[in-house]
Amino acid sequence: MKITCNDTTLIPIAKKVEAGERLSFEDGKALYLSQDLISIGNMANQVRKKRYGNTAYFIYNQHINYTNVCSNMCSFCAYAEEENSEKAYTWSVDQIKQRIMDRIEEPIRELHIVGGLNRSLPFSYFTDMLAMIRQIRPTATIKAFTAVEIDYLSALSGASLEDTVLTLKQAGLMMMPGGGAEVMSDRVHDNLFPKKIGKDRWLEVTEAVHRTGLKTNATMLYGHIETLDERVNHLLSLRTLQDRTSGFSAFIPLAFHSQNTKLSHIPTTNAFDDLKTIAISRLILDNIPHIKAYWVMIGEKLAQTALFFGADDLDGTIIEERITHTAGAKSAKGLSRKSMEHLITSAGLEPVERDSFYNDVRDLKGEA
Ligand code: V47
Ligand code: SF4
Repeated sequence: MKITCNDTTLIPIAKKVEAGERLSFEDGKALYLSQDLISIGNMANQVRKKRYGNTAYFIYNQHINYTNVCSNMCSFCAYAEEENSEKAYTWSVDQIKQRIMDRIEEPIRELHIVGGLNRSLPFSYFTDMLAMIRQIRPTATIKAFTAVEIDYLSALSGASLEDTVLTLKQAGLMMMPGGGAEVMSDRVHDNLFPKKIGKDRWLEVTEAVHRTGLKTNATMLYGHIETLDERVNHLLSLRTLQDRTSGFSAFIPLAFHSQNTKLSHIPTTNAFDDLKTIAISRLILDNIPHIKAYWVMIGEKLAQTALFFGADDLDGTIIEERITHTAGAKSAKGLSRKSMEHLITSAGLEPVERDSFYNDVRDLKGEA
């Protein structure tokens, strides 16, 4: 591939990308400081095309947010509530079952399950939930609990991280979603989410989960008070862990939504930054296979465009998203399989419906 750049400061980086060489912190910073979005996007698109050609992935999935009661109360979160709040809810295992049964006729391949840290729930609630789902949806992947929840569940059960994950795995856990790392910086942590685990613990929990053989995803919450240096360092920390474990499957940049949060003065991210962040993620994270454009946070149209800026996956149908919509997201709460396919085909790419492990399940349409 031959990449041309309008911003000549990017030429040495383009040469590295062409040669398949690893980018440095300085390269990441230079990409962020450049306004030459098209050249950055072109580099990321070349890398995506080399790996995935004309295809783009999506998954038929369902999100379950089992409780919004959370003792962490991160200041960027509109979703969390105190236990005695009028808006607080916690679904029983039976209520979760009902939500899944409501959609049981649909070929859902993945259940994405996350919630707040609710001190009134015993450890058995989590194993019972997994076992119940395993029974009623035996062919779907249960992708559940962020590293923050895993850390909390380890303390709740009194077992080591690895033993806790193994117990959850035995009950039905098959994968861990991203989330919870936010931006790995002590400064941002102390300002925005001091009660939540910090960088070192997040990496330690994730590494322990990888050691048990489970794949996980990783995210970065951007567009609040973080600096560009902090963003690049976050990506480099993920890349370093991935060199050791190969446990990350996908990376998902999460655009901050400030409505109904303590940071409501911060405007929503712009398209330029969203696309640049996706492209830079693809270029720096040379060892994480998939980059998701999460349509819930950046909208369907920009997610579609992001397929030409390094993303190879639009994530899923989702059905009922709560975390970002509580913070003012204007996107739909869910998309049909037809809409996902249309977003991809109308961009001239071939949609590949996948399972959680990126197996092509197009031949199994309808079966799940
Ligand atoms: O951990 C919280 C973030 C995350 C806000 O692994 C917010 O496949 C924006 O991790 N504005 C949960 N973001 C979502 C998540 C995720 C999403 C899609 C796919 C996958 C995957 C993982 O949402 C939280 C937090 O980082 N978040 N509040 C907000 N106001
Ligand atoms: Fe709790 Fe997660 Fe919201 Fe933080 S982001 S308050 S940990 S639900």
